[in-house]
Amino acid sequence: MYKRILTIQDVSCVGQCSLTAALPILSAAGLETAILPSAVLSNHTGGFSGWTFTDLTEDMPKIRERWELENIEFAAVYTGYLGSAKQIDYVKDIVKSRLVSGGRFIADPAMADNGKLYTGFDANFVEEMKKLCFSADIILPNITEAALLTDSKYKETYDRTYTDMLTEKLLKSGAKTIVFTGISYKPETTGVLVVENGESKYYEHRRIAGGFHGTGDVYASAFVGALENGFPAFDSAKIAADYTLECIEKTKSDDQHWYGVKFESALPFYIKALKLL
Ligand code: PXL
Repeated sequence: MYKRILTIQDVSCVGQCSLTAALPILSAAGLETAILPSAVLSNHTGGFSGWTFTDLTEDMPKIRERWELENIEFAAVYTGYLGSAKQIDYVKDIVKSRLVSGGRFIADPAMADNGKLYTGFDANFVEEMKKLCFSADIILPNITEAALLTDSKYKETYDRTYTDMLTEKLLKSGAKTIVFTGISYKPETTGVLVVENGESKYYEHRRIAGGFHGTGDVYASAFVGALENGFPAFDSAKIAADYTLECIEKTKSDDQHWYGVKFESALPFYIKALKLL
């Protein structure tokens, strides 16, 4: 079935993250991908000395109204980095009005990493993001985001007790399926923890040293692409993890390429994993 989905996140003109990663990855997954840019930045905010930022919050309700008049609907909605706290209400309106009945709403909180909020976000943004995430069918937080969404203390090293506590709090607040990314119980490995229908499953894989910008967005996009191709959540989480590792493999030896991963060269690997080739 040919599906049209919508992704809402920023355009970082340079930086291989958010929409410039989501659109090609979702297209490679065979999905017609409509976009709604939340903001336009000259480049992402991780590691550059500055950036331009054009907030597109006030475009959102106007675009929704147009889509309503044209009867344009989406089989799934996937949100990432958003431009303002106010925007989150507009995003909720779009999901409510334009997502087909039975379609999934997937939210990547995309607001923090390594114990810190991204530049430009504050406590009010976190409160709004809670509302969005707890209304979603699937969320993809990293440990930092899960801690923020549950008002828990962030821990750099942790065990199962800590992730169980985060899981319990997220479920209590209304989270449905949770895909925790970057969960590492020992130094040599990392992985994803998928909580669905009261069951937790962990996919552990090797850890490649170093931090790589944009891998959260590459991961979430690849996950959504697999999910909307009919793979179950845990299988989609595995496909996305293997693809993200492949992207890092293709990038790690190039020290000039610090701002993103070379996800384009690993797309054939992803398409094969989806059994589209
Ligand atoms: O990759 C997440 C992301 C998306 N968009 C913008 C960012 C970041 C992370 O820093 O700055 C603009």
